[in-house]
Amino acid sequence: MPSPIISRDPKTLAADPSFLGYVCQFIDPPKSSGLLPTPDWIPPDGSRLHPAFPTRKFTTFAQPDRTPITRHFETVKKTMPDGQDVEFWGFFDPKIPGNSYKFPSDEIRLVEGQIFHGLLGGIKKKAHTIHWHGIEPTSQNDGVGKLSMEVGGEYIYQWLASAAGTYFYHCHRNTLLHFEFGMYGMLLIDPLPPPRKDPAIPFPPYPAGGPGYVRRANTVVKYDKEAVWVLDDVDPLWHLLDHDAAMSSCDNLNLDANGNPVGVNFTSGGGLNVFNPAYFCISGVPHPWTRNLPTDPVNPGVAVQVKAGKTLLIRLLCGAYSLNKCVMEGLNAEVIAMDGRVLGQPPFTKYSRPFTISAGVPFNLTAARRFDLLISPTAAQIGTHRFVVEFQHHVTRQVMGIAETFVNVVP
Ligand SMILES: [Cu+2]
Repeated sequence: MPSPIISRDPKTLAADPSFLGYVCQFIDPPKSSGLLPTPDWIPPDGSRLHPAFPTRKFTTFAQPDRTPITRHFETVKKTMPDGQDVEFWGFFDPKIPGNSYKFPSDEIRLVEGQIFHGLLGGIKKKAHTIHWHGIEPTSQNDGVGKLSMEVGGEYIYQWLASAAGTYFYHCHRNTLLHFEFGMYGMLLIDPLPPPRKDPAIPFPPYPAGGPGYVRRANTVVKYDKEAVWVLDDVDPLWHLLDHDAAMSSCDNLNLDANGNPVGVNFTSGGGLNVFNPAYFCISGVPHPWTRNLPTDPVNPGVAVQVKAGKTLLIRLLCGAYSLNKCVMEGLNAEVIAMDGRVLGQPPFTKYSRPFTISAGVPFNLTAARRFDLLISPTAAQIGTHRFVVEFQHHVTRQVMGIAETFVNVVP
């Protein structure tokens, strides 16, 4: 029997007795309250709610009260395979004892239907934001610099995790540069398990690396192993630039041909049009260390091991500025979601459905694209299968470098 359809519409979700999440209603605090005018602002004590829109109390599945996620800003120097040190910037969870920023930023994992509270803080100078790429919050909570506030102190972003899928978060101030510096991390939203779930799989959010459940068309399917691979190219010269280098400024003085303000003005001298990456990474690991297993004692890599007969979910994100030509050798991969959206999910079955990329057939990803791939290797496929990415110049298509890793199918 197929699993029930779980709608993404918050109103339907709230009415569905099988849905265990809580749904936020938008409220608008009165201007006289002195509160931030965010339409979806939720008072910490649950008071001051608009009487017409009673907001159910936020909760998580594991804890009786809301659990805000905190991200602080930090910089780190990372030694690359050629011995050069490169500075990276990013976010980390300061609530984990002894934790610090490692490129890329700490993963965030939620459950479909949860209300998310993300506190951005620890910014000592200048400003940053967090944009929740693929999520659809109000403008105030979208973290896009210039369109909403840039955070110099502290801000709590709030939104509803309405659709399970693969997303990422990143700074959106002087975006091109700050993203290159490493100011991004994965943002994963898990679906609830099917009614008859495998008792061996914990309740969501599922553990990083698997096992868990993922949406596939109209159902929720199990995976045994999970790999999250973020493709990224690093130009070390960009990592010597200043916070505001080449940043456009607001400009209401210069007018365009129609007499409207041009809005942006590249005042800092020089743009970020020259990009010559020297390092090619998967999930922060530069090639060739990418080839190693994560358990490698010297240079942990991103290769993944899966048993024949089991299912591997690969969440692939292009965090690069070059065009990424990807090839999975020896294994077919079914694309079940793109850009955080499930393929073939009603009522959109007319427009999309999961499809298979045959072993060895290349596919291209460009900046910010995400593919969720399901791979089910058979006993006949026991062995080592190469996954290789060519980083092609965004204009000339010249291959600037590669990153390579493996799927090891074991008995
Ligand atoms: Cu930033």
